[in-house]
Amino acid sequence: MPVSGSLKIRPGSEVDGPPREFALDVCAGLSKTQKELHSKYLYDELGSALFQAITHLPEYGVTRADARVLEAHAGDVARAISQPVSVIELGSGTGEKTWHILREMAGARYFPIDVSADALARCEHDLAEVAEVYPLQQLYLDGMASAVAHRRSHETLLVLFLGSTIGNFERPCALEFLRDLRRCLEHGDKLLLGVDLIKERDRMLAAYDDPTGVTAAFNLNLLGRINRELGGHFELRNFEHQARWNDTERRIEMHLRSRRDQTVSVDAADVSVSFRADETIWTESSHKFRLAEMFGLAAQAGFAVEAQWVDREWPFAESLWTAL
Ligand code: AVJ
Repeated sequence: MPVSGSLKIRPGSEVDGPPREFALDVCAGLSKTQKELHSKYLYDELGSALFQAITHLPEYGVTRADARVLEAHAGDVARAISQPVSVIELGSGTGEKTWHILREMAGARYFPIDVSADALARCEHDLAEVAEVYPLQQLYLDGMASAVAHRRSHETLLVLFLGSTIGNFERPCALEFLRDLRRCLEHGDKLLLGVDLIKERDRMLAAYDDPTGVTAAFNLNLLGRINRELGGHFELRNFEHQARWNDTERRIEMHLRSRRDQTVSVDAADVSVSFRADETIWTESSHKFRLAEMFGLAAQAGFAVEAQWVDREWPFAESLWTAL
């Protein structure tokens, strides 16, 4: 039996690529007409801690709804899958919500994949009592490849992609990603996909613009990270967090709005960027879903929807798919 943690990849720069890649992305993103920064860069250690705090906000119902549905239907999920099972989780964080699933699958192997070393360390510690844990500090598909390489014969894989993380992808990219995922799997393997559903506009907006200011801090930290890692000269107080509902794309967008005309240089990216007052940097999209659209999405990606469970308090669905 391999020692738990033996597959761990050393904490380091491979998860978001070398600083050079970050610098190039910043340079390219801030040169566009609609300036943008990729949301994956929100999650350095401070950003991950701030997201963790977001999950406790009364206005952000997503994580609690996800946990409630998982807890209520962990038994149904377990019964739908033939054992033995290895559970692979994309973007596990601390793996809190997965505890319920693993408890129903005595002795499953669990491969949490995440970019945050701190979250993975906690995950490994907290879930050791319900599974053999093999943390992978890698990008999703690299982590998938590592986990699949350890697949045993006669074993079913259950991939968890919870918390509506899929919502961060533009819709065409989400489909492409699900197809890539399908290629890592065998016929009969399962995917449990958590998606936040379209609800009243005000509830969606409040979830991404809390009065406590935690989401604002989470968003602004991206500029702080550029200052720390790339020698950026952003004056964070000259920017303001903004959340918008884009009805055409059915998504919440987070932006950072420049409060004034200003020019900011980033040493390591070798750029100097001018902002007009009110101009924004687009930092994240959180797409919202209709229950009915999951069937088409699954079919196009090579899966069939086996079951869907929805939370009553905060419309959020857990969609269980089988690889065709
Ligand atoms: C972790 C990507 C699911 O989009 O709801 C929370 C991130 N951003 N508040 C989401 C987030 C602002 C979250 N995901």
